[in-house]
Amino acid sequence: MNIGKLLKMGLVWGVTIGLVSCANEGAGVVQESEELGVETEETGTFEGTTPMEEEPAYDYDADETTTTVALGVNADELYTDLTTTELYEGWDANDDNLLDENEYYGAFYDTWDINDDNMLDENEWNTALSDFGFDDNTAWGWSDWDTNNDNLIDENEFGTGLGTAGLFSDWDMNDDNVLEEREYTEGIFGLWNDADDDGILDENEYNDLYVRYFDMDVVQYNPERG
Ligand SMILES: [Ca+2]
Ligand SMILES: [Ca+2]
Ligand SMILES: [Ca+2]
Ligand SMILES: [Ca+2]
Repeated sequence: MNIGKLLKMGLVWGVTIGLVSCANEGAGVVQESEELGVETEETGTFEGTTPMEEEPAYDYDADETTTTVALGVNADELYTDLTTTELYEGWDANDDNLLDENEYYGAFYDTWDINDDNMLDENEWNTALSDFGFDDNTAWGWSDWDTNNDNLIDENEFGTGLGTAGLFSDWDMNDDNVLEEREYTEGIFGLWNDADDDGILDENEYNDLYVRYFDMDVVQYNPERG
């Protein structure tokens, strides 16, 4: 055996030892971090558990539910439709783009006055109580609100009754004592939605209510709603 061959063997041996010690070193690091309970990226990836935890298996059943159930419209739709009209601007008597409590009474009265004769008759009243979910509410008694007993509820009588009912503060979500158009919309829509038999206003139910209380012309702007 010559020197050259011995040196060569020594080099191979040395490299082999080096690799083994490197491997041991690496394994030692992993083991150490596991013992310390430190979840390193290296061990997480190695174990193959972290990606599983972050991305749970796709739930096909849940996806199917959300796409097959007929979802109703939401308050955005009413807001969008209402903003295409001049109704809110008309209710906002002092043009500050907000409804104070008196403007709100007028707005709600105008909303319920289906035939726009500036009077609430008992038929309009009963229709609205049903649509807005007050028909079983003893605080909404026709004869209690019609304080002068002329079988009509005028705007003053309505304002007095509405003040007692306390809706304004419920609708004023940000408690600044005025209603933005959005708050008025949410208030109306929330009552419609709660009053609906199944709690979901579909397009047809929504259209019926919209046409009854607001403007038929606006619905015709949206051909997909017929
Ligand atoms: Ca105003
Ligand atoms: Ca009327
Ligand atoms: Ca009256
Ligand atoms: Ca407000």
